[in-house]
Amino acid sequence: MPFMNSCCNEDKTVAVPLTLTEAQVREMLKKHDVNNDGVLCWEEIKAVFNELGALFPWFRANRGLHYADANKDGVIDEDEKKDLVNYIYNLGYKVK
Ligand SMILES: [Ca+2]
Ligand SMILES: [Ca+2]
Repeated sequence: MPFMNSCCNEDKTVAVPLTLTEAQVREMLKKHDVNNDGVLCWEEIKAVFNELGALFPWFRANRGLHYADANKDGVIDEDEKKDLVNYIYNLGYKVK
């Protein structure tokens, strides 16, 4: 009886949703700076994760702040934004 390894011959051409690019994450952060003060507070970061479809946006906002807020003032300024972008980018959210 010949060995049938059919499981490895399946057609793998299913369309994979695109992962957000860093530029898109950056755009999104800009858009969610709703009071336009140039920094992102916890509420604004939470709104970003909300839009990304995170299960627990408040949790992700906590983590993101903790990760990127180097001077611990509770907001993400221009210098810290690249770390937040990194954090979000590495989570690998998909474009909707
Ligand atoms: Ca703001
Ligand atoms: Ca800060």
